[in-house]
Amino acid sequence: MMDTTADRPVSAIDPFSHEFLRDPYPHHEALREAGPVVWLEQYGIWTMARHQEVRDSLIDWQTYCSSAGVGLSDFRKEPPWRPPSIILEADPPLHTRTRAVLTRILSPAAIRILRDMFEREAELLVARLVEQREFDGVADLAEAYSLKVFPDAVGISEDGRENLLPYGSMVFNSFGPRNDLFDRATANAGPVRDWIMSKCSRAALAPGGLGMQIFEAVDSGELSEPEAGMLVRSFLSAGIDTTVYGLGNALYCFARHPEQWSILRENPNLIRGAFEEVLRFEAPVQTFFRTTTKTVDVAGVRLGDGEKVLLFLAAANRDPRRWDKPDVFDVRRRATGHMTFGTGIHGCVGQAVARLESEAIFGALTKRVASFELTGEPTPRLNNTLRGLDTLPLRIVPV
Ligand code: OVV
Repeated sequence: MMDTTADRPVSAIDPFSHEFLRDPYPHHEALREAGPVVWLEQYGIWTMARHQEVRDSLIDWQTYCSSAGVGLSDFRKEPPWRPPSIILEADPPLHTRTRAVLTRILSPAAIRILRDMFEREAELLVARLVEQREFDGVADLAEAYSLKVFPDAVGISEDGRENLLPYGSMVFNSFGPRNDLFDRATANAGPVRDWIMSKCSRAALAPGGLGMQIFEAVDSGELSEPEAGMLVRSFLSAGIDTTVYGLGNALYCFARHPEQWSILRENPNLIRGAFEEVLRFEAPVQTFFRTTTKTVDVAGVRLGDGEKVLLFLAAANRDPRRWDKPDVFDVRRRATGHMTFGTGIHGCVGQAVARLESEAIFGALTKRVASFELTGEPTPRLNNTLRGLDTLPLRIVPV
């Protein structure tokens, strides 16, 4: 499958085909082994799948920009499907200003205030699921929890929250090509988008919530009123599907590796590190793109100006150049340094919220669940960016 033409490694792999998305790992390996940077001839783009190159590119925002979009589509050549995000799809200096506001609102001190509520909701949900014994790990746990605590923290109403997952699906599928996954996700775009936008105004947000805190940055002169609405949209775009897929993948890892669950139960201080290992091993966010701002040399290969680069976060996470036994799920491993939250100026601004959700849920589960049994075959939920499950049928063996 690999060959080399004009001094560049080339691959015919389609990273957005169902076949690839169902089991990406052999393809990740092929892309890592093809070279430090590989030309994907089907799309006319570059890709990087090794840890070193992915990390270096994420850090070098001057060469690898975000303002042309962080999906396959180049905003300089085709109009974006929605107004660009003023944090994700922006470069300094605009990015610096919007990022500063979200960094403050999602600071460790701010997250500490959320902990009691997140833990209380986790205990309530887990008590109900233990009682129930059999449940779906995606719908009844990952989705139920993420759709409760984060929107509550942002301060949006309970009604209409069923729009959040279809919107997230649209956002994350849209980073890929206009394939069948994109078409299916955007089929009912209008009403879902309208509902989301209706929740992004000052009037729709509860006082004291994370959303209203964005609007307080308007009052202090840091943002305009429309910019505040756009940053609330970023919360609602990035804050739910990511954690649904992450919590679902974590449950799946523990169900498949009961000995790792036992280790966690005996050492609850490992819960935090175990979630990092889940993020490394089954990355809920697999990829993001950048666009070159100049010609650049990568390990002897010349990339042109204005070219799209697909950064394989999930492949970097299993690069044997960086990790010992990368294909082994090991909760004792030092997994920090994985690329699932990215790194550099665009590194996930909400990562403390994601970690808090996982600590609350797995803190509650380790106290009450001796083991998980799969009662059926889990099914994948294919997405152009995210990796996770559609269904995860489980039975709890209580403590
Ligand atoms: C990290 C991320 C993913 C999706 C959307 C956004 C951010 C946004 O800012 O809208």
